[in-house]
Amino acid sequence: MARVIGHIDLDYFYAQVEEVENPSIKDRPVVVCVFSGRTEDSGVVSTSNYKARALNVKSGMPIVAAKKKLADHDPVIIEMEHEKYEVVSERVMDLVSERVDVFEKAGIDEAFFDLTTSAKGDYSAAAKIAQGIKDAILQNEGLICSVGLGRSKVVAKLGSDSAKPGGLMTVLPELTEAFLGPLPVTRLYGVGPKTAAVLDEIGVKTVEGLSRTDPVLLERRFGRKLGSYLLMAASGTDTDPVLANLEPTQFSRIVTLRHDTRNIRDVLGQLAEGMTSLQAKLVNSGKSFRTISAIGILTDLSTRTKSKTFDTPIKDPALIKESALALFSDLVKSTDKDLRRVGFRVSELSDSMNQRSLSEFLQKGR
Ligand code: DCP
Ligand code: CA
Ligand code: CA
Repeated sequence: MARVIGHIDLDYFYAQVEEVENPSIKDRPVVVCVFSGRTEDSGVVSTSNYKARALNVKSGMPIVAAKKKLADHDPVIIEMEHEKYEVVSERVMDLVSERVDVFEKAGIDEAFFDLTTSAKGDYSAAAKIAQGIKDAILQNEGLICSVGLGRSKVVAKLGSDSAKPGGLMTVLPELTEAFLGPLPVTRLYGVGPKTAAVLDEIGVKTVEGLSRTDPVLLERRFGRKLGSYLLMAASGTDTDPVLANLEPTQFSRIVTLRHDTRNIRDVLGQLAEGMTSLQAKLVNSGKSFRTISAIGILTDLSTRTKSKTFDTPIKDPALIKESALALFSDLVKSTDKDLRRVGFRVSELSDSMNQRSLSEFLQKGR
C-alpha cells in the first residue's frame, strides 16, 4: 500500500490567534513582538500577519525596524503571550490527532501524521480526511492552516509550505519528482544555513540538482548520514516514519461549563472530576511537574491563563487542587467577563527521579 504522510502548519500562527481574539484588527498589519524590556521598543518580531509581511516585516527583525516599515499603515503591535498560544495549540493538536492514524507533534503550530491505513493508500480519500481536519480547525478555533500530503515527511512538509496560506496540496507519488525538482534546495527539511552554504559551494541550487549530485561527493562533504539523507530527501524517498509522541510534556483537562459563570466555587466544582483524573494520570505516569496553570476561555472566546512555577519538580498530586483556588481567583480577577470553558494543566514534566533530584540525592548521601 502507498504510504500517505501529511504535514499541517497553522498560518501566521501567533498573529492569527490575536486576530481571532480581536477580529477588529484583521484589516491592519498585526505584529506580535517579544519585548526584551531594556528600552521601550527593544526586542524582536516573533511573527506578523500577511498584511505586515507584504510591507516587508519579518520574524526576528528588531521591533524598531518593523515599526519604521509600518509607520504609515496603522499597525497593531502586540506583546507575545506564549501561554495563550500553547492553549490554542493544544486544542488544535487534539482536533488533528483524533482524525489520523499516527500523530507526531513537530512544533507549537505543526505536526506530521500518517493516513496510510485509514485512506487505504488512496490519495483522494486522504485528501478528504485532510479537508475534514482543516474544516474542524476552522469551525472550532476560527484558524486557517496549510496541509501537505505526500509519500514522505519531506514531501508532505514541502507540500504544506507550497499550500500557504490556507491550502491543501496533494503530491501524488508519481508526481513527486516533478514537484520537488524545481524547488530551491534551501526549502528541504533539514537543510539549514550551514548545509545550504556547502551545497551552494558545490553548485547545487535546486532539489533536482541535488538529486543528480554524485553520492560520493555528498558523502565526502556531509558525511555518510547527512549525505544519504540529502539524496533521499531530494527524490522524496526518505523513509522516516511518523512517530507517535511517546513522552508527554504536559497533561491537561478542559471542560465546557454548564453555564457561563465567574463563580469560583462553581468552576472548581465542575472541574473536580477533570482534576482527579489529571492527578491519577500524573501518579500513573510517574511524572513530576514544575508548572501548573489555570486556563479560562471567556465568553468572547479569548483565553486567560494564570500559572505558577515551583523551584523544584513537584510529585504530590494534591498540590493540583490546592493551587486551583488561588490560580482561578487570580484569573477571574483579571477580567470582568464570564468563563465559558475552564481547564487545568501541569507542564514541564520530568520523570520523578530526574537528573536534578538524582544529583541532590547523591549530594545528600555524601
Ligand atoms: N516564531 C517566533 N520566532 C521566529 C519564528 C517563529 O517566535 N523566528 C513563532 C511565531 C510563529 C510560530 O512560532 O507564529 C510558528 O512559526 P512558523 O515558522 O510556522 O511561522 P508562522 O506560523 O508565524 O507563519 P507561516 O504562515 O509562515 O507558517
Ligand atoms: Ca506556521
Ligand atoms: Ca511552523
